[in-house]
Amino acid sequence: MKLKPGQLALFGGSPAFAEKLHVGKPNVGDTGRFLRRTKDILDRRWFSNNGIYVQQFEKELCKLLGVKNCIVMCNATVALEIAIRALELKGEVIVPSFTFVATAHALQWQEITPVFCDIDPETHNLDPKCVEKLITKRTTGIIGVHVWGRPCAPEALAKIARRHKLKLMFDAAHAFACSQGKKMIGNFGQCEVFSFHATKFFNTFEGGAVATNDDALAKKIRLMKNFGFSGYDNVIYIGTNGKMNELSAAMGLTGLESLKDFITANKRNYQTYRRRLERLPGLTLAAYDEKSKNNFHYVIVEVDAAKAGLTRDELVAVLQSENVLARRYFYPGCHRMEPYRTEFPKAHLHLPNTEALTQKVMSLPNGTAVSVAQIQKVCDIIEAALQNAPAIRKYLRRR
Ligand code: T4K
Repeated sequence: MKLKPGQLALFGGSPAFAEKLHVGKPNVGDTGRFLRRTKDILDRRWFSNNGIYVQQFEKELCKLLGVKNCIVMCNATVALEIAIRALELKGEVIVPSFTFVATAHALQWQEITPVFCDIDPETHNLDPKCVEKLITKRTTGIIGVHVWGRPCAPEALAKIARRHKLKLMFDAAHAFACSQGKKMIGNFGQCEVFSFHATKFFNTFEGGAVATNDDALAKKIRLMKNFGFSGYDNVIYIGTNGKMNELSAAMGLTGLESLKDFITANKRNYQTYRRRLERLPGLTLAAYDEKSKNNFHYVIVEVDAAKAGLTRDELVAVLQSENVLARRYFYPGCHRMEPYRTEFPKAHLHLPNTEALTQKVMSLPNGTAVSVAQIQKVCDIIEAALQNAPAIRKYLRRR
């Protein structure tokens, strides 16, 4: 049954969901298989440092991605830092501001300046034309981000990188099991970095990986993630601790066995949202290219306030009052967060598309923990909110 405007929690009705419905609820594979692996890890008393589960997980990842090397790590932020260092990036590196702050921090942490580049408003990804304009004598590389798992024009960026002799790597945190046509993400640039954080399509609790077809780079990254150790007592390189533990690898192996089910659930949910929301005024769902592989993890809605009658923030407020914890990714954009806000106070002037999108985009709950019936209810709330837009606006502005 559809929610009537008068029933909205904002106006004293009870919330549509008794429990909070989160964006980012983890996908979990077969619990029994995971627990059996956990018992084996405990019995064998080998918990970290390139154990058999990590080795097996890396092999399976290479097979799935069709890539020569996949080095798993404790999280994607450390993986980005290590990859950046292994590629010897310095000076300035061009990145989008429309990304999770870890992309920029991984550079700044190593005293490399992230130069924020604007995005294409259609794809939400780096605009190659803008990239080229930002290249200076200090530029050493480009980091593309496959936002929402949609490839960020990797071939166009590769051409620019070749022309200017720059290194090219990708933050593929969102793009596990995605492809550009027949080529899997993981095979572009010098290397690509995946996140296996709990909130991602595929998780190892915390985790990440660097995928590369460059054997020499892989060797260097392997050394760097293990303090630079080459065998016992022999340190041959500067390094840190980026290792993944065995429990995370067991979670990864278990998750890989259910990958198809995760995608099926995500796609079914995404299509349910699409059918319901695309007919509403002022709402646009980010689309996925059916000729490529997608994980359908992100249900991204752009809210055009003039047509919808509510701003994105007003709609998020309504949803949250109903216990639907929709999120404003990537609000407010890296350039408006510290230390970048202070360091580059005028950055917004050359980021008009980023500025506009950070005001319009919201992400809705998806994943195996979300049912079609719940999605119908989320859509009922959105529909009722738009029908009741003037009253909601008046109410929220008075608060
Ligand atoms: N590059 C990009 C483009 C990224 O998106 C990320 C991570 C990275 C790099 C770095 O990857 P990692 O170093 O993390 O591997 C979350 C995640 O912490 C972060 O991993 C993720 N991006 C980012 C987009 O989202 P928050 O601050 O939004 O997390 P939080 O605690 O608000 O959780 C998000 C939602 O998920 C909440 O509604 C609660 C729900 N949740 C969360 C956890 C941890 C659960 O239901 N269960 C859980 O276990 O950053």
